[in-house]
Amino acid sequence: MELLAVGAAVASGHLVAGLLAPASSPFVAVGDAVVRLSPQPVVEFAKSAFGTADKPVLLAGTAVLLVLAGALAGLAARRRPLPGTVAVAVLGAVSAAAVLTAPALQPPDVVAPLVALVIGLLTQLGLHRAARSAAAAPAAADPAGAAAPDAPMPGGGPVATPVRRRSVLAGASAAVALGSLVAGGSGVALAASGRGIAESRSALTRRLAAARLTERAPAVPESAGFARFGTVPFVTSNADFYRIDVALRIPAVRAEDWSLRIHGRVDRELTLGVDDLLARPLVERTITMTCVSNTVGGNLVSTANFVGVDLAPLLLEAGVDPGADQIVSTSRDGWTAGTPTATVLEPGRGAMLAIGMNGEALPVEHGFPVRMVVPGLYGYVSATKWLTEIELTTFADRTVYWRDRGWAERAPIKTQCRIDSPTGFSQQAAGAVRVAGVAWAQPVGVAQVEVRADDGPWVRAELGTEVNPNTWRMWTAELDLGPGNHILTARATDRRGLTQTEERVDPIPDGATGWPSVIVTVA
Ligand SMILES: Nc1nc2c(c(=O)[nH]1)N[C@H]1C(S)=C(S)[C@@H](COP(=O)(O)O)O[C@H]1N2
Ligand SMILES: [Mo]
Repeated sequence: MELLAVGAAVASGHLVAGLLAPASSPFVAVGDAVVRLSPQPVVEFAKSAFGTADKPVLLAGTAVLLVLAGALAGLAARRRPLPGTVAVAVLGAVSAAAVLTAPALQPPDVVAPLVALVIGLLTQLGLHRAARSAAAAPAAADPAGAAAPDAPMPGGGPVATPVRRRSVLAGASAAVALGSLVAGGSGVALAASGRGIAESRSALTRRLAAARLTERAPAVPESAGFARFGTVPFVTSNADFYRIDVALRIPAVRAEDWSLRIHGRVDRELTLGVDDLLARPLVERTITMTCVSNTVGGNLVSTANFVGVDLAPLLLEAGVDPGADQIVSTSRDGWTAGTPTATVLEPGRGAMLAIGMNGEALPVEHGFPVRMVVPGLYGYVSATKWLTEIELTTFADRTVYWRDRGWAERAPIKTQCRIDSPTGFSQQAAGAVRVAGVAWAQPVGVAQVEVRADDGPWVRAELGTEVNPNTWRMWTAELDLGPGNHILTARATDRRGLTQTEERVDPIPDGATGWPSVIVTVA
């Protein structure tokens, strides 16, 4: 019964959240709170062990915990309903606390946890009451009792009453279970339908297609890539673009409802909607984004054509206090990033508020409707998705999400490369072996890539045509390999003349270093 009550509570909370405020689902909030309260190493472990699957894994874990709690409460309440009532109330209070302590709380968010709590308690008490009345005449449920028609029934009711009471209990339980499934399912469906997000997104895609761009990204020439030798496509499709964020539930913001507040140490606050952005000069830029958590040889790096507005002139319009060395950008879900003001204002840096990605409005998982993109900085210090707020402040006055969790205050992208082909542990025929990969050194660009086999001499790779210094650069080379196992190693040099270091360090606190290598067997 307690299990059913917990189920009913979770499901009703999820339904109300789906209707009113998707971020307020008690179920998702408990999962979020687990993420927020987990020690940093646990979060890191989950990210590396489950990758993009970390969210389903966490939600499944939360579900298992709730089922266990409900079952335990059921055991405790076998004789009396009170322990069960207390357990359901405590669970309800805990999940309400999870919702109410979440960053970026909005007034409608309080409804779902309250409804969940009330439904949970009513279900638990109602089922116990049904159980008590069913148990009032246990003997009558016995077919032998029913076979003695002369025996007067306790309470003097018709013979069928206790049986009917039992079936009332079974029926009530089944109804609660079914109702929970329907409510929970509708909640999931409502959240997935995004309450008009899909329509809002296609409308914005159409407006972007019709808009005149003041700056177009030059077409990527054939000579920029070496797909024929096994490198990834130069421009990553939206579906293949890496995704990293701590949002269990993607914030649902319609373009029509979106606004950005620029405030803090500015001369005049600005509030802008999507229409205001579309009325400004629109620029298109090909930019390679990189995650600080990318390990050497990893694929948390992707390239897209972003369309949006220049961020620097917007800040200048607001009037930036010269002392405000940090721009804190906030997402609809409360996540924050801190970007050096000087980097955003740097002439030619190309920091932007992006609305479009590869010919469409931003995909919801990449920040629809508006995100920040700053070439040359790792995503966690610059690339806020579902952007709602920009505060001009100082690094001394305000810390942000990942800095609070041990990552560096400033994080320019480190020059790095990756070997895409041959793949590790593959078999190659002896002789000339084609090696190919990518390298990146935003914002200065890649000047040279070298490869070698084992401790042999470095061989200069042929570079693909540079699209712009803020994008990765493809490379390829041929190595002459004899039979046996070989370690192939690559290293990149950027336009500052700096060659990436061989020293291996972990991603935390400000990005991994080390040369990528693969082992191949030549026969
Ligand atoms: N709201 C929000 N924005 C965010 C994050 C996040 O967790 N929440 N993660 C950042 C990190 S660490 C990276 S690397 C980039 C990844 O952007 P992508 O998922 O579009 O590739 O988004 C950044 N923006
Ligand atoms: Mo990241």
